[in-house]
Amino acid sequence: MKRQLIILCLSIIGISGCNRPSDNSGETLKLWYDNPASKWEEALPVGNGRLGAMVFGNPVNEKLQLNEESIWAGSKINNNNPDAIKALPALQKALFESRYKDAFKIADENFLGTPPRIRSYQPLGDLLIDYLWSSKPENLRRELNLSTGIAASHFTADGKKYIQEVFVSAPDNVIVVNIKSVDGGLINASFRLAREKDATVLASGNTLILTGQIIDEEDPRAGPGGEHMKFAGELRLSALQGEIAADKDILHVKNAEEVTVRITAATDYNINNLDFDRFIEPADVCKTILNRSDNLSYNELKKAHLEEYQPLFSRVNLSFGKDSLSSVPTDKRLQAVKNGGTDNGLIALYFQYGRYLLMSSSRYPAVLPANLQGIWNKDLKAPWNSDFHTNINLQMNYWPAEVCNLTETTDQLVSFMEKLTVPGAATAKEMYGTDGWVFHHLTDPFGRTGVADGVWGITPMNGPWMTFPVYEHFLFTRDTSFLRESAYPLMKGSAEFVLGFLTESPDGYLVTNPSHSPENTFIDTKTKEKSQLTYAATIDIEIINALFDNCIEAATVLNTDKEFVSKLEAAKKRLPPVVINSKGVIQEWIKDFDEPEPGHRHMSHLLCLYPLAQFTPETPDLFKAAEATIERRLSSGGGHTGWSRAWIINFYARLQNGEKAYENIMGLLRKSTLANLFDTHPPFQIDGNFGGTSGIAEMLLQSHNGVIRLLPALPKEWGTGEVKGLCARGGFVIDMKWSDGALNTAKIFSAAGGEAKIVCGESVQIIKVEAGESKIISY
Ligand code: FUC
Repeated sequence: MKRQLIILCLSIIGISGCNRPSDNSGETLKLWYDNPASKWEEALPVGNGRLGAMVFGNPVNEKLQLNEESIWAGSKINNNNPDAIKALPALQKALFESRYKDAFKIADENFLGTPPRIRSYQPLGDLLIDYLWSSKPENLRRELNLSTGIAASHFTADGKKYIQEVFVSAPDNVIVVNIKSVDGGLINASFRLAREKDATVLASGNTLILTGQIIDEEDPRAGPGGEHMKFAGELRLSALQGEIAADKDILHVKNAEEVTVRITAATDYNINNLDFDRFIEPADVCKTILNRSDNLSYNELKKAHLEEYQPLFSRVNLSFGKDSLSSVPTDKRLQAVKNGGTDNGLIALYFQYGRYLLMSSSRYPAVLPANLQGIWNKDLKAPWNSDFHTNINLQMNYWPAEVCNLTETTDQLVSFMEKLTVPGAATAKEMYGTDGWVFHHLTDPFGRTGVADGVWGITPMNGPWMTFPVYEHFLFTRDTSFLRESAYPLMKGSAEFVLGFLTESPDGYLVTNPSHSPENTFIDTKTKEKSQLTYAATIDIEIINALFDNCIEAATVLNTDKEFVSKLEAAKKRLPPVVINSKGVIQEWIKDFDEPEPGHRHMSHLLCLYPLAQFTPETPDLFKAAEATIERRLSSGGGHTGWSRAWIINFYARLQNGEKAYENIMGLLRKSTLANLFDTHPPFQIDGNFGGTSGIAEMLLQSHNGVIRLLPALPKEWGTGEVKGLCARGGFVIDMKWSDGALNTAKIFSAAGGEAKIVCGESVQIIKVEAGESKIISY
């Protein structure tokens, strides 16, 4: 690094927190297409966290596939297997004695959830708009503008120019559709709400009301069928001039100059007791919501939406020089990349899209976190039920939340976790006889915390793992009241569970037993058979070390619980070490087993590389072995699911290997990205979008272990660029400009005031920034 100069920036920035706004306008923030979506995977998502829509942009038969976050089949069930606690000693003994077949049998017969399966997140239905034109519309451009959160279709019909705009307003809690002509054309169209099953629709006046109740079939593996959740959706239509006529379940509009539709939806789901108590009348909730915006014009609705949306979205800017391809339709850009091309502008767009998707699937007024598909799902039985998977997926959803300056999106996650501690405490007591709370590898909005799916679902360390995003929220914001009231109680409850669950192994360590390295299998050395359960899988040890460290650090900040801290410190000393095995890679299990699938998609034993930060250049052997572990996985066909590829980007960023990180971004775009830039597992699963976004951020900025690293993994393909508004732990916000692969300037803003150690290449400097001020470092 050349000359360094620190300039104190005297201007006090009058905006608090991690949130300085920046300029984000322009074509570079648009996904756009010159055809209507021919399938769901080409439609464009909009959402306010609670309500979502996939907009097809068809100027003749328009379709918006609609979602409301809480429409789920199923009901509240305590699925803790009562036999587990009795069978636990026998299971532990079998695993300590390497009798894996016996262990499987005991686990299978006694530990699986009662019932083991959950039911699916479901769509609300579709809004179908049939436009009547006398000739086929032309010149379609449909787009999603990330800087406004508006999906628009521009087209010409019968010689006039039309614009259809769709957005989901958080302040007014409605999906809004507006159609108008810019040069005097009229609108003739019919509007319908439809759902595949379990609902009826009635048109009256200017409204469509959809009411229903999920009737699911009996399935002993998933609990009782029958009448499940009630739901409702209401659409209110207003037209400028022209006529509106209701006919059974259709609204007809004739010769209108402009049409605005507002839709909302609700269920009888009650987050406050995670119960199925049916005290809420969904149709009444819809009415109350819609009444509030009845007198607002389209422009007023749009203004309120933009005032809420834009300050959040525009906090971060990213560019890698001029985006010369923004005039090319997004699907064609993606195809060119799939054909071997490069496109830094598309990478910047993908990054911002990840931020957009997180805001749109996890923000107030939502009460639930982003699920496997965020909030967008068309199926009554979605892939993996579109559930909350907690053995990598839900965690990954929130990886970009803090670094990408969307800290508020974690509210839904934290409050859901707080709710889960109640059934989770019953699971800890009933299954394992411990204090604290626990859940396993998936859950639903009714808070199932017993074991799901099969023996591989016996993963009690998934609860502790889920405390990490909660603690990260504190690390980034330094909000001590959040730490005191939310994060620490959650973490402490989790640590109490772990302390109670740990047991002594034959070689004198404190270990988890049973234990499982998520979804992977090993080969039993003696019998050569495949096995899933063991004791003390490496991921468990990594999770426990991190959880205990976090609790100790938090208790110190809060000046509390000295005795508890001593217990954690004592237990930590007795955990087995994380070791490098005979192949020179991080050992995944307590023993050096062979793997039937060396390219397995999960890389759980590398948690200490990312998102944790215990394998670092300061631990060179483990750091090198971590790299070898990834290489082994990749050379055996790994990284084949979207989220798995996305995780690898984050790993290489932490390994400070920009070229490899970039190579895997290209892999993500080439192999795991759909035309609408949704990640595909396959099929669509949103975690890869979020992991890809956090990976790009991690290449530009890292802030773990007390050091802020600028451009730690910049690939040569990103020689010139600029980023504004990324957040670093400690309450810092960072802007950077670089050219010819070298940093020119970095502006470091501090919300709360504090000292930071800033590292860029060989340059190390300690700076002090007053609260609300910035410092500029020139390189
Ligand atoms: C985990 C992964 C699968 C899938 C599922 C939803 O179990 O192993 O690949 O992503 O979650």
